[in-house]
Amino acid sequence: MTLAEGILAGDQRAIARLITIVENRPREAIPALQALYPHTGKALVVGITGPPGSGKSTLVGRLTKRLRQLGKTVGIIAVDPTSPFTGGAILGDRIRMQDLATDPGVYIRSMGTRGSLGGLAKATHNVIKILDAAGKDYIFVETVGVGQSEVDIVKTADTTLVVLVPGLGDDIQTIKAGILEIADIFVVNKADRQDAGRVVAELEMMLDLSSKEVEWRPPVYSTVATSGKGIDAVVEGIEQHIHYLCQNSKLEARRRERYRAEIMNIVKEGIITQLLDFWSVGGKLETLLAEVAAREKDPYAAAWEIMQTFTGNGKGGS
Ligand SMILES: Nc1nc2c(ncn2[C@@H]2O[C@H](COP(=O)(O)OP(=O)(O)OP(=O)(O)O)[C@@H](O)[C@H]2O)c(=O)[nH]1
Ligand SMILES: [Mg+2]
Repeated sequence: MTLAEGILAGDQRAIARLITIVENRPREAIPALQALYPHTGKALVVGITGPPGSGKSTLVGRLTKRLRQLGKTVGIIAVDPTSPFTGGAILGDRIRMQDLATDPGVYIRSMGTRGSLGGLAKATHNVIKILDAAGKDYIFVETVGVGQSEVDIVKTADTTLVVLVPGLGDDIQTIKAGILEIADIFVVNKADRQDAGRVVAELEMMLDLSSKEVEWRPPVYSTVATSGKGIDAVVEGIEQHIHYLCQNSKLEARRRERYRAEIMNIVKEGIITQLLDFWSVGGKLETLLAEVAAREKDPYAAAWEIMQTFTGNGKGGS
């Protein structure tokens, strides 16, 4: 059985092996990813983001348990861009999700940075495809924080949950506009704490004031992830959002944007690799760098010279 066949059969070890290849030697993973591609597109991808410690992992654990009760299979990807190794925080997640880890209907994987954040985003997209091909109905992608890299990862989700908690030390207003823009659903977790109601009210007010014409107004749920309070409603909210997307052929449109970004990234990477491979031969690149260092050429002229190798028109690029 090939690796791809193992994954299609849902074999956990085959899944783990290909993910490891995706993370460490991405080029080697391409044939298997190509073989899997026709079998993808069925999973619903749910991104979960929010401040550190807001209860995202606990929430994902609860949502997963609920979905398992409903007979759904689940993949979980915990992305930790700050952690170069599979370190403490992720271990914590693992322990918290322990009872899920023994469920054959659930696959959990943590991913840390091995190189650039862009690389992490790409690896995450490929892991989503692997779990999708393996037949998972829902795939949760947990990312920490509100930075651009998290947004990039979460942007590829069908539905995005933004988790907030009371007592962040600042008002909701100070939360980056970007995160409000990407939220399909808000979850105010730790509703057992003081001021949770105020966070919900502030969010609702912000959504009311939002001048944006919206067909989908993000619902705001409050939860206590540790006890499971409010979880069923969030699962229903996710289903409603997916239903909304399907009704308006928005799911297809969102995914199309994902394909566009993915193809463009592959093209960019391929072009750069090929150009640099070509220019590295015989020290051509070093010579060019020396000319730039000596102020005989400027960086633009040097870059155009490199680009001319392929296009014959160095100034065509952006
Ligand atoms: N009081 C209370 N504590 C909670 C709740 N949900 C989670 N916690 C606790 O908050 C802490 C952080 O929970 P996690 O699920 O690890 O949070 P996270 O957002 O995944 O954390 P990072 O991945 O490290 O950013 C843990 O000690 C949880 O037990 C809640 O609803 N109420
Ligand atoms: Mg977590």
